Amino acid sequence: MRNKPLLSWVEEMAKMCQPDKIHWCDGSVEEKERLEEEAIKTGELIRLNQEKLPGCLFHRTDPSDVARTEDLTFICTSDKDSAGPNNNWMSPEEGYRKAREIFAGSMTGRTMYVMPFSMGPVGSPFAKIGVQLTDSIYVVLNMRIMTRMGTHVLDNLGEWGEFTKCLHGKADVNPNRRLILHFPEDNTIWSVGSGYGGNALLGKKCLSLRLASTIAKKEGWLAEHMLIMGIEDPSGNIDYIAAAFPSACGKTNLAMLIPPEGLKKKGYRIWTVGDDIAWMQVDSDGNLWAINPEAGFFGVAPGTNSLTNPNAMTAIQKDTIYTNVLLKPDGTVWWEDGDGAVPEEGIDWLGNPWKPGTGVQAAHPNSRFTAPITNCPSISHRIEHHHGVPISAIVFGGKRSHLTPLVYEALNWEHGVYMGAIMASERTAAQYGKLGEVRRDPMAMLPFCGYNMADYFSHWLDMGKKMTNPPKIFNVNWFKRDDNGKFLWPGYGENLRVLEWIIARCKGDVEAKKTAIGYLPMPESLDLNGLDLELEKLLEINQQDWIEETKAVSEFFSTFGSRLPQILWDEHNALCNRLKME
Ligand code: GTP
Ligand code: SPV
Ligand code: MN
Repeated sequence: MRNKPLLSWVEEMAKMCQPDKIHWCDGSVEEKERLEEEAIKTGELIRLNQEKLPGCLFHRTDPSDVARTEDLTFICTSDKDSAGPNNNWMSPEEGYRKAREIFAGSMTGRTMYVMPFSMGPVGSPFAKIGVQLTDSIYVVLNMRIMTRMGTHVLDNLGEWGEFTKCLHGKADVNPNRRLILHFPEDNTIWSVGSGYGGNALLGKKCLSLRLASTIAKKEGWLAEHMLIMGIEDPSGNIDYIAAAFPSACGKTNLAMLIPPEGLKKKGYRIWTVGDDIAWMQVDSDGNLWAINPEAGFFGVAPGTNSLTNPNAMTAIQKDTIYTNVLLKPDGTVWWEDGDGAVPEEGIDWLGNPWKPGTGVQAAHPNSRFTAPITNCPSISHRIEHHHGVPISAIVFGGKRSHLTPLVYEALNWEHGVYMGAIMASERTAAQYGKLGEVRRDPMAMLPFCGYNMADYFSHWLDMGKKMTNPPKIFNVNWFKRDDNGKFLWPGYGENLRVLEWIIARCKGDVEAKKTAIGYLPMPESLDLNGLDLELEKLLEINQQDWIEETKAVSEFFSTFGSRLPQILWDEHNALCNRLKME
């Protein structure tokens, strides 16, 4: 290893954290097995039933450390405005000082692992290299699944190659001494006091979204909280779409859906490229191309079963790490709305004996599985392709019990950017906060845009101008409910019916109805064969509710002051006028 800046940085960090040992990860299977043994000995990990779940492990995080902590997540830039009202801000000096106090000596008695990793296929023009230091074996084993990690990345980095400096330490896993800090000016991330998912796997939200979005703005590309999937039609043609839904709103499920019976007969197949993050650039053909920078899934366990997501169920049968689910006496796992009968007993996510019917949750609502994407039966053959896949449609969506219809289409790119900017969703368990509360979450990026979102909207508008053939933009809502609180739409595999319409619109194959909010499907152009549902309610636009919504949007837009692009206000006023005319 000859990268001098890397060597001196590791040395400097070790001086601060004072680990007993430093281990450079090579990414090999032997190394993985050694680390597993070690973590099993200390109780950090439990080996699951190797006959039923070969290669699978189980982990419980601290009960105070089960989701991303957005209130402890900061962007540390010299100028506060560049972080925007969408981010918590600290000056870099303050950030380093506060975190240094927690990091100092925190690795005494522990090993510091050095993990070179690549987001994106190693050597791809899209790819970015990071090096994460951590004192958690659980984190090493997760990063090993979620990224391309090991010596080959160091080789690719070379002597003077640039990398993101990612420092992570659990310290004493105390929420009062927890900070997730981003220093975009230094290409640096410091995360301390958490061992959970998006707080601790620094290649994921911290590098691939918060830092990458900042770089993408400068370099003219997009880093987005989006799934990427291919939809192969009966003639064998594959159209790719990228879809942004907020955390725990259905990306993983849509990315690997299995066509429902009726549509399967037509010959559709789905190919999974990614379930959480998309990096997209305009290529020389004037189209938008996307890669998934990750190599695994860090997916929500509850609700995942062989009916809702058979591909995920197959993917997590081997070499998977389960976090905060129920441990069964036979060394397998379970969660609410999982496969099989409700177990008669087990150990819950808190480590306590559990029995059904006591009202206690078996698995935490944000319990997760970490599985390699190569385990997924629907994996796309272009997953390692250096230029990714061409995107035909961009889809926005969220959880809205009321208001937004099943699907609608933007009038043009600018209007589509507006549609993304006014997205809102009911809060889920993926982050701390009040469940169910509607919050504005533009492009599903509110917690992940590493700079002022007003500038992010301008960047989206600029991107439209760079493409000769920009993707069409849509909005979907699988979560609309009737007056009794029941979902109006069956969701999951049936969502393909909506994707079929979206692709048909991209190709110009079907007419649509122009409304105040955008284009809606003609009822007869959606294939609803075999479904019994209230389509009028699903496609309804309640004028009064929409007028109320525009007021909330005005308030939200105003938080950005004069930095918000005028085009978004123009789109907003145009929508208000169209609504009044209806
Ligand atoms: P992150 O990993 O947090 O970014 O989440 P995600 O967007 O990948 O969400 P995921 O696909 O894991 O779904 C979250 C929850 O929504 C799970 O409990 C699913 O069962 C449920 N869900 C997903 N798709 C649908 C759907 O079409 N309809 C309904 N009703 N529920 C769904
Ligand atoms: C999300 O919360 O959007 C996730 C899980 O995908 S985490 O990695 O914890 O951010
Ligand atoms: Mn996510």
